[in-house]
Amino acid sequence: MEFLQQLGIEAENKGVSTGSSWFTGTGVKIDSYSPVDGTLIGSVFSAGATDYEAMMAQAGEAFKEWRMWPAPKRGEIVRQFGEALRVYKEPLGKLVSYEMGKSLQEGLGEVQEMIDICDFALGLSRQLYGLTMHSERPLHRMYEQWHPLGIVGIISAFNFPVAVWSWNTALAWVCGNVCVWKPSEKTPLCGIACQKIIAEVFAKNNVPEGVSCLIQGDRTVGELLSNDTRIPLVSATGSTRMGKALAAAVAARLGRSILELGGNNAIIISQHADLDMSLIGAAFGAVGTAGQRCTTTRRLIIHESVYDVFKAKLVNAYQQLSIGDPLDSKNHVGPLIDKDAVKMYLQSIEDCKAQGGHFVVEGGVLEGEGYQSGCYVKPCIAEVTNDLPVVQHETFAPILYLIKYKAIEEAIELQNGVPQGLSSAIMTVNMREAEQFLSQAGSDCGIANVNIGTSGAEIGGAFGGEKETGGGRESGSDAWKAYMRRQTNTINYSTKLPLAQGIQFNL
Ligand code: UN1
Repeated sequence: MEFLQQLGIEAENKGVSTGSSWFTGTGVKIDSYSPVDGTLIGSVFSAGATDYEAMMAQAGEAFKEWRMWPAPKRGEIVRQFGEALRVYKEPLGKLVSYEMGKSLQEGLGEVQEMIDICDFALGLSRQLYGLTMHSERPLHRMYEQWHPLGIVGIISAFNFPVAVWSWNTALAWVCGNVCVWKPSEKTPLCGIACQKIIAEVFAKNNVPEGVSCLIQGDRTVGELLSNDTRIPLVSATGSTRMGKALAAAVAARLGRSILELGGNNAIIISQHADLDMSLIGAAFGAVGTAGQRCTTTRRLIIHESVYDVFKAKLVNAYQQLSIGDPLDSKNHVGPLIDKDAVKMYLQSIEDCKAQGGHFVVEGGVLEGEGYQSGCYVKPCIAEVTNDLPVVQHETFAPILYLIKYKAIEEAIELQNGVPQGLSSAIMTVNMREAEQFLSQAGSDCGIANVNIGTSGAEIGGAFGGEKETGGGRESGSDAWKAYMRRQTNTINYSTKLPLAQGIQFNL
């Protein structure tokens, strides 16, 4: 496979890196099997405690130098990273698709998100603005400035094995931080490929060794990061269960965390919806990435007057889906990440039936030619009520739930009636109900869309969600502020020392 060579992926890979230097990793070996065809793509050696210490020492040294680089100079490095990603887009997109199982188009789309965030971060490097304030005292000046935090820990998930790292790292770098990245143990080779690309850019520009660190491993490495007082910020993407444990560990040392956890995203399809548009939004949202995005559409809340006709359209569309090798562009749906994910999918189907759900498109595992990895499943659709335990829970698989409503207020209540709060959408051309959905009495999610599905957010907005989704924001808008510390400065250029609030203190 040519793309593996182009990216410098070997059969056995060192799993810990500070940039140009790679250490073998004294921990266990992680094998990466492709869910596409079950092939062992390669292995990486995960980190042990001594590798971790060596890497952290280097990161700490790098920070002392990197924080003194002018932000626009750091932006220039990130610009060059974006250029390198343009060169490597094809092989990196293929690796994402082959190691993770998403369609090639989506793999390339992920690399495009990386390129976009580099462009965004470059502009940002000249716009890390603070405010100036008017002091209440004469001949005094007040302003605020934003300083880097130090070492930022990044824990990413398998479903966006490269893009989510870049959202964090591109911003963190221009802000003057150094980064330590632990990719998912299900997609370790994507981590190796990205680290090699960035190491090339850094070497050309004499960026201090340690500004980009990679550390492979499972949750034990994640725990090292979350308990380490040298890491003021940990940004983590993954399950709500993981996030709760991580948040508790980071909070116990009063560190900060950015959490991007589970979603349970719904589209409201109103009687005023354009049903053809809704069909594309709903189907892509539910089956794209085989239902493994945190923004995947898991619930459709459909007005009773269009329920039957929309259901029929959807069932018909599901019958047209072709499931198979995601690198083949004729297929819509690739495999789940591994057999554990298949087990969870099957369990949820069983639970749904036991709890009273009624399947209008049946699920199941595909077998035979092309499906040998055992990870290909059929996207399915069930009619449910919102209160079923299985509907309240995020299953990372293409299972779509249909729920009927009568009034828009009820639809909004159903949409909000889950523990998660990431993405939401309404399909309608009725301006009144669209605005109601977007108002403070509307969707309680971090993302609320009109006439767009729940997945496929652009990098320019702040990305993240409320409630069990964790409250973090990444990527665009002013999300950069989470990667910096704010300092308020007051300067007295008078010959007196007046105290604030008019307090007199005479000696
Ligand atoms: C995720 O699933 O973890 O909005 C992130 C989207 C993508 C990001 C998803 N831009 O679907």
